[in-house]
Order: sequence, then structure tokens, then C-alpha cells
Amino acid sequence: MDDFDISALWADVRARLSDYRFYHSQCVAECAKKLAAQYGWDEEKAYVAGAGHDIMKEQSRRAAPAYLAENGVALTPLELRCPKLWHAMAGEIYLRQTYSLPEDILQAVRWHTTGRENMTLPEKILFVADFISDDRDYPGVDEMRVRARQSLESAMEEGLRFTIEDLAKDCKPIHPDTLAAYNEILIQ
Ligand code: DGI
Ligand code: FE
Ligand code: FE
Repeated sequence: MDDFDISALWADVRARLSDYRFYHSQCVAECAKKLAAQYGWDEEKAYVAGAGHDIMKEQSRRAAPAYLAENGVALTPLELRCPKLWHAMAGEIYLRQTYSLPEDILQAVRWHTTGRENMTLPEKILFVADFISDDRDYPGVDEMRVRARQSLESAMEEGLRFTIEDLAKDCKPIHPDTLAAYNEILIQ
């Protein structure tokens, strides 16, 4: 990471995202850096992961599946029906190809939306930072911030439960990786 030019990534993120998503990315970068300091990941890597995590969030619904297919990602029938899941997969590919970022950052971006079983520390840090960044203001976010200071797993459990409840209320499918992440944490 010594020679990585974060200003090029920020300019790219700025050009690709609307104002509020750019601000969200800045907040997640700051938050991930703080969590990294507390839990023991490289602070600069955490900041870069936060900066880039949603870089493909505003890719069009037409372009995204084609981009994923071109890059060898075969979407499952469930994933095809959930456009909100695409940006994590596309983000990993784009950041790998454009910036050759280290694998731990790329995997954190890849799993930041669904989570998965056996998440690594970098994956957990980005997943939690995305829930508690300064721009977030949903009911319960303050309790999530308290939990995140106590343990990443505690915040993840609550965050995954929020997500699963919201999706179920809206009759939306729940990705197997989201369920696997939740079940694993619950039974630990
Ligand atoms: O990109 P952000 O908005 O910052 O946050 P995110 O990447 O966590 O995306 C959140 C969205 O992703 C939210 O609308 C719910 C959706 N999502 C997360 N897990 C699942 C999911 N959607 C479906 N259908 N199934 C999931 O398991
Ligand atoms: Fe996201
Ligand atoms: Fe995000």
C-alpha cells in the first residue's frame, strides 16, 4: 500500500457517485479506519476499502449484469433478481482491475453487502462500518454504534437481523450468504 495513490481513487469515486453516496463513502472510510485501529487491521487499508466499497453502486441495471458476465461472474437466479447485490461483486472486479488493490481489501468489498460464513477481520470491519458510519441515521443506529465498540460480531448480528427483517417485510429474497452469516454468529 506504500505507493498507493488514494487521491486517484477518491476522484474516481467522486465521478461515479451522487453527492450523498460520495459523502457516505467518505464516512465509511473514516469509520473503517477507526474500527481498524480498535480491532487490529491496517488503518490505511481499512480507509481505502471504505473509500472504494460502493464505487459501482450507481452502475446501471443494464450495464451491471453484462459487466459481471464479461468478468466471469455467473449470477444465481436469486442474485439476478436482486440488483442491490451487484455492486459488491462489480466493485471487487473494478477495484482489482483498476487499482490492483490487495486481496484483503478486495474481499472486504466483495462481501460488504451480504456478509458470509467465516468472515475475516477486514470483511467484518467494512461490513460494520457500512452500518454505523456518521451519515447513517436509521432508528437504532446509536445502539449499533455502542455494540460496534464492544464487539464486531455483536454489531453484525444486529445488522444482519435488521437486514433480514426488512427484506422479509418487503417480501424480498434473502441471499444464502446473508443467512449463513447470521446463523453462524447466532450459534457462536
Ligand atoms: O451500498 P449501501 O447502501 O451502503 O449498503 P449495502 O451494500 O449493505 O446494501 C444494502 C442493500 O442491500 C439493502 O437495500 C438491502 C440489500 N441486501 C443486503 N443483503 C441482502 C439484500 N437484498 C437481498 N435481496 N437479499 C440479501 O440477502
Ligand atoms: Fe454497498
Ligand atoms: Fe455502503
